[in-house]
Amino acid sequence: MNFIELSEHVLAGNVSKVAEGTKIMLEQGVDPLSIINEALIPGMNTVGVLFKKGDMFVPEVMRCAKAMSGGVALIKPLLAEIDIPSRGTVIMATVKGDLHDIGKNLVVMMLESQGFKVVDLGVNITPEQFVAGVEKHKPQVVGMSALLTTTMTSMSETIKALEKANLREQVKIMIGGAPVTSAYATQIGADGYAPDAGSAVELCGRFVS
Ligand code: B12
Repeated sequence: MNFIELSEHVLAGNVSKVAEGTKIMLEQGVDPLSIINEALIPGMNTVGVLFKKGDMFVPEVMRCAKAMSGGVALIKPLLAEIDIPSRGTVIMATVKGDLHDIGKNLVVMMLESQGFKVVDLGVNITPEQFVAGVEKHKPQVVGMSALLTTTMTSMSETIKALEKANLREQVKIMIGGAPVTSAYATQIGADGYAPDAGSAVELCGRFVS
């Protein structure tokens, strides 16, 4: 088993082969973090590209994501052992009224695999719940996801609620989701927008550096 073979199993959405391949590579003594960075993420990045081009569809994307997270789950306990210093805490959630979570979950997974501690509040999260989450977990970054044009407005409401609670200055806010744009981020006073999970990790990296 090598990086390319394992990444091809992710691309094929083969849950059992990814788990098996990850185990084999760990047994071979391959560095756990490089299994994520050189095989699992590149596989998932290709999935993102194919999905964007319309050459792959949602059920397949979900299967690939499941396969990838199976591999990540095997590696995670080992990373805890290595005790990589956390790059920072990120709160992630899908905003009020919105139940779409596939993209958010991908962002969560990528952030975790790149050393961030992520508190995933889930879906349909109200501005008040975001405020409570920030008070409790004291994150450096808050990430909001929305897939509906009708729920994008909850992002702005959430930012206002954080301002009202005097928490806005303590966090960087990033937003994402299919209908969201960089212009919208500027309009509502968010700190940044990222179009995909890989860029979300880069953005977070810039926020905490
Ligand atoms: C799957 C899906 C569903 C599933 C959701 C399952 C789930 N657990 O998520 C189900 C069937 C439940 C569903 C329901 C509905 N859906 Co729907 N759904 C989709 C679909 C086909 C795919 C979304 C998806 O998962 N994409 C794959 C992921 C990987 O991509 P992504 O979410 O964009 O995420 C990436 C980036 O945006 C970014 N990102 C995402 N979040 C964040 C957050 C941050 C902070 C950052 C930095 C980046 C980031 O990174 C991700 C990874 O690269 C889209 C169509 C589409 N092409 O988008 C419609 C779509 C979003 N749905 C739509 C609609 C209308 C609905 C319903 C209202 C339908 C209905 N009448 O009931 C309901 C609403 C339910 C609700 N209240 O939320 C419309 C929205 C139209 C609009 N502009 O508002 C779409 C666009 C379909 C369409 N063309 O009409 N849906």
